[in-house]
Amino acid sequence: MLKTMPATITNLSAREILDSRGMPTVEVTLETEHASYTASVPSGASVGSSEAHELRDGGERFGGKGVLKAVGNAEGEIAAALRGQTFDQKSLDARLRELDGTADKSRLGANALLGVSLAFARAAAGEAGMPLYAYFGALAGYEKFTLPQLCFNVLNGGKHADSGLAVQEFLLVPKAPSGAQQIELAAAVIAQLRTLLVEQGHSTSVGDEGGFAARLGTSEKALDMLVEAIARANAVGKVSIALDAAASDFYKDGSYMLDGGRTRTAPELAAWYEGLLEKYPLVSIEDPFNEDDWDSFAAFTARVGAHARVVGDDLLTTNPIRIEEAGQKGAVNTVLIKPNQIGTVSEALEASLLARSKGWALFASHRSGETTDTAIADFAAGLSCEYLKAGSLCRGERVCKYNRIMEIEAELAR
Ligand code: 2PG
Ligand code: MG
Repeated sequence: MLKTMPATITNLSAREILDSRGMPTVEVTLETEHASYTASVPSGASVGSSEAHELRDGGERFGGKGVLKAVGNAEGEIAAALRGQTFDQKSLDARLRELDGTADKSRLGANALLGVSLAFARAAAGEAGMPLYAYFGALAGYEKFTLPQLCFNVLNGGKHADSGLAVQEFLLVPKAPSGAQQIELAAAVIAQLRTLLVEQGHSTSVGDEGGFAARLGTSEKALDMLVEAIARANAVGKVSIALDAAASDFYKDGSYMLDGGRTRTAPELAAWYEGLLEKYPLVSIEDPFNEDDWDSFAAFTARVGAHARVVGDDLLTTNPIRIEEAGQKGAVNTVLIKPNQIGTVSEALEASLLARSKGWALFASHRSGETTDTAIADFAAGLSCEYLKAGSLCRGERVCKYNRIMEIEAELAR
């Protein structure tokens, strides 16, 4: 039997804060009679069109990106409906969805809803005297925790940098027995990569996720740089590479516009990825095709899925309905989990468990616009997600997630 882990909400307040791009986002504080608990909500740049609706104010402020309406909804209508009442996570999230009343959470805003849902998770964990990861685990019926393989986005492209690289993320996947050792290995490769960039006269400035944003010209050049940095760090065989193509962002009218001025059809793009999988120590490719191209995903997974991760992000948007469809079509073998794509903790859990029931791996993810909230690290640990990506070892909003993983790791070892 799952524990119910209830909490009584005595008060709820919200405010507009800035994310790591200096754009407004929602922070919520939820009070019980014992303590107060705060959570904040991240925001994407390469957004899947099936994601839950992030409510923005429009108008002049922050180029229309203000979130005062979402904040007002949290403090007003939502607070009025919840104050003085006792919930558990499931009943709270059901109440939030009922209050919103839309399929895409566009009336009150998925950003308002997730802020409340996450703050409640912290409160219920606190009331139960549990760390947040153990609370997420308990919601899923898990008592044992395996920490995720960490993936570090060290070269930024796509919508996350003006590096000109079509592929959005080039990630290091260092193999080591502990998260702390994975971080150490990644740090060694990142240091070599920086030296290499300097030697070749490239910029070492960074993109939205803390990875270098150098103008390397082509994705192959970026991969060559990583291979060289791995070799210089004496880490050949220990550090693999993953990509997030985020291909919807370089797809136009039936063609994919790769870097280097190259244009590809979907089958040509698939052949290009297969060539990369053969040539480089690549183990995972996220969103290799446009977000609605189920057939290309399925054909690609059939060809490479036995030895590589094919990850659905914009394709699936942490949405149980799309995960079900992907299962029927054999479109992926791994799901990216971003709670703000779906808007409540319970639905992110449901999406995770559904994907797991299909034998897929779970890949927990930050967003490109982040805050210093570290709940995603707890989620990854609590659900024993196979992977977690939280950017490079650079920028406070990225490293705080890795620091939290090391903290959980130390706690579990005690
Ligand atoms: C992604 C994410 C996170 P964004 O595409 O996987 O790395 O980017 O938050 O911009 O959608
Ligand atoms: Mg992605």
